[in-house]
Amino acid sequence: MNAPLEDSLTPQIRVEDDRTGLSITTLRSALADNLFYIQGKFPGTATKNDYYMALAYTVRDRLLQRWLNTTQTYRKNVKVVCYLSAEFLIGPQLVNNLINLGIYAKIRQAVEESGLSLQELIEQEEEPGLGNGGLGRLAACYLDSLSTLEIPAIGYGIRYEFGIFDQEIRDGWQVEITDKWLQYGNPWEIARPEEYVEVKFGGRSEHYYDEKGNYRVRWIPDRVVKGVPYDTPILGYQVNTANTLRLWKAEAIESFDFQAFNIGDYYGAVDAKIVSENLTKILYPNDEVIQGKELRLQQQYFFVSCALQDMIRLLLSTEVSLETFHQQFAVQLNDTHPAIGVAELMRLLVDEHRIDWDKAWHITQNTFAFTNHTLLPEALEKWPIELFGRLLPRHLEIIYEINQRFLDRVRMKYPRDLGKLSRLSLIDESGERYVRMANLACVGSHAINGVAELHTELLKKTVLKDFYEFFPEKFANVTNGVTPRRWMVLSNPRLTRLITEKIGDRWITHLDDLRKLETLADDASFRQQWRQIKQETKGDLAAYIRKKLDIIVDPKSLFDIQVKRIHEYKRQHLNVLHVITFYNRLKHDRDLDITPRTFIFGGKAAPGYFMAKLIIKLIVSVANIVNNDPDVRDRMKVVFIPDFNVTLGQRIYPAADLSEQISTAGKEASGTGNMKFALNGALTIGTLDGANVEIREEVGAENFFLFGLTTEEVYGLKARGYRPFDYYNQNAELKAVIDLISSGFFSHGDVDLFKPLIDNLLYRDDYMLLADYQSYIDTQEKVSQAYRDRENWTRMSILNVARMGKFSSDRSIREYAQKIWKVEPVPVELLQLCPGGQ
Ligand code: GL7
Repeated sequence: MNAPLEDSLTPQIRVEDDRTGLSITTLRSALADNLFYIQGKFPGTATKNDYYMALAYTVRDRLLQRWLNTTQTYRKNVKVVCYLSAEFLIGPQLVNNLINLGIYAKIRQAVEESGLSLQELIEQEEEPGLGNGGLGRLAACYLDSLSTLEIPAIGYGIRYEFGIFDQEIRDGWQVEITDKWLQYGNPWEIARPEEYVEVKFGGRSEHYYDEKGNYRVRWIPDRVVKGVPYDTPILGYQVNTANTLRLWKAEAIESFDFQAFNIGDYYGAVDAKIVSENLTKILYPNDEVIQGKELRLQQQYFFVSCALQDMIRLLLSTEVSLETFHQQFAVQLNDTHPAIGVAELMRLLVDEHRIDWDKAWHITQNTFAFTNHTLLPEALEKWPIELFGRLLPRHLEIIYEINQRFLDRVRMKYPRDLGKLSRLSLIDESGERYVRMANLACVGSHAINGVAELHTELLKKTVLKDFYEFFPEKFANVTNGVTPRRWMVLSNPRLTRLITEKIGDRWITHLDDLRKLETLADDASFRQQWRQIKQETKGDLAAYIRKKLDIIVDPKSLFDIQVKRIHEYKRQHLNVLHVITFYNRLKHDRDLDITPRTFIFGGKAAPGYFMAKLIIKLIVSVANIVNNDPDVRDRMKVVFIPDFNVTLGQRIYPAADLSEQISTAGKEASGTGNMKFALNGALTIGTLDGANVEIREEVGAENFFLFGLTTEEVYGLKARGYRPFDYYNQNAELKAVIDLISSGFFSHGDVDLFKPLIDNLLYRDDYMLLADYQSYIDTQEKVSQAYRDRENWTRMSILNVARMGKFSSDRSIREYAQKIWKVEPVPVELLQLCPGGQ
């Protein structure tokens, strides 16, 4: 292929062509060309979005050499990481690609010389909201690091037509608006319809003897759907590697349409098309709690089957034996959502490729590794046997077979321990029968990991205890990380510039280098610059808040921020209890010398999660009272920023003074927002939960505001019988806060509105807000005091940043690569070039 071109070209730039050239003149002409030839517009009639698209294509053109050469390199027998995830929350692509290509400044110049504003074009981009929160964003950070570390990788997922809903707040309530991110087209993806695969559903399995007399099983489905891949390049930072994010879209199989059409059932054929295409229409907007919806299981199976078939095809195209599958691919299961892959790979190997069971099982176990992302019992995925068997009859048989063989081993190890047997079984038989996806993932993988040290330890002691006892060697911890490219270089250009001036730019790919900032914490003029930058960044956020919400906040006040999904275990309402305490103190003593604060919240609630929506309503209601009370003016403001997403995160994290990480100990598996805040110089107020524990270890206890019960204390108090009402009764200030909410003060006299929330706190309080209240309030007081000593606060802020090296996703990916995937970097050379290629 391409041999004639290869012969005639060298990797040097031969001509400045429109698609690869980087001079300002060429970039300007490329922009104009793309506007005309792709958008079909003259400058006079082009919209901002047309210009954005033209610019996006201009940038995409300049990364195609790297992308195609990367794909080419991986055909040469290298081990590839396949990251299977139902969510990839990659965020806007334009600026990230400009930064990773190292052409931001040039593009800005070209755009400005064309009479446009780069910032305005950047703001045109609709972010692909193909995830709910931390789990999906983690997958995106990992892709960034895989490429930057030059590790061969493919991300496999679903191309949802509608991503996470857009959130509006009307009368204090969350309203969900459909996310039409594809409506104006997506310049970053390339469809590959010729690489489609077929995915079966339903029907039955048939047992038969093949031509050699071997016993075999085949699946006779009653429905087949086509999976079409859409590829997005994931460029590493200033390397040639551009890995692929391959997302699958469901389409109808044409032959099915024809069949129905031929018998005159035109509408039936159309129906089939609609049903097929519904599969990848929408992202389920629940994080943590998974409802057992049939369409969701279809989505999971669909993308996993597409991915595994794609891998097999890739392997067979290189003429390598399928029996080396596990040496060619390391497949990571991002939570249990893709766990059906274990049964699917067995089916593909045994039924379709006629490999015997034991060999197939060896391949399967050595291929998969499983990451658990939550300890919440309600998040453990399980599917009713009836539903499962109806949709995936052959997989159910395979799971039974895996289970029988596994339980035989369990019996051998623990004779007569029926409890063990029933807990380890892939089938839950305690009532209605279910397939347990976590058990399938554990049995079918060679490695299992949690996402922070505490979380991994708790996994071993609680939800996965029996598995840990059965195969301890499979367990490992890999603490989460975030990419400094997006979460610092892209979102905090001012701080990036200052840091780079002082210590060079190596920290961008070696985050431990930030340690060099430690000594500068003692340099008064450096501290002054640091403070100045935080101030300007807060000013930007204040301007945004004013423009969007018409609320004036003082950038000199302490910006106290909690942005993340709304969930009871994350305890945004504990934060609200502090807000009201703060308010009451001010009201009772007008002259109180208080440190002015701006309390900022943001986050989406799952549409069916009533309590989470009520928490939003409470925040907005409190904001309305507080912000309009002249008694507290200039000393406190409360803001709920609607529609928190990646784009907004990029504005918000850099502007924080204080990061709220206040989940009940033992509930937040890791958290990654905690890392983004600290990396951008916020100090943390937090519990000993998830990665907070390690952040505190790294930055030093003296630079972290710790409060609250430990996990052991939480368990202990639960076991002894927790009585939240006693805390209410015995704490006058807490009682005043709760009574004020109950009185209707924040709800125009409506005493019923927040009753479900208050009753829950007083009589259940599963997340122990009342037990942690006093400790939280006292620690918030320490925060206020500390903020008054601006020099020392700045010192702490610098030290936080200086010690965040551990939380780069590059470190996490290196650990996965060494401990779990056994893969090495494979640098990409730009060998095959198109005419004029650089
Ligand atoms: C989560 C955890 O809740 C979160 O603590 C963790 O940082 C993240 C990535 O590992 O995974 N688990 C989960 O189901 N969601 C998360 O964000 C939605």
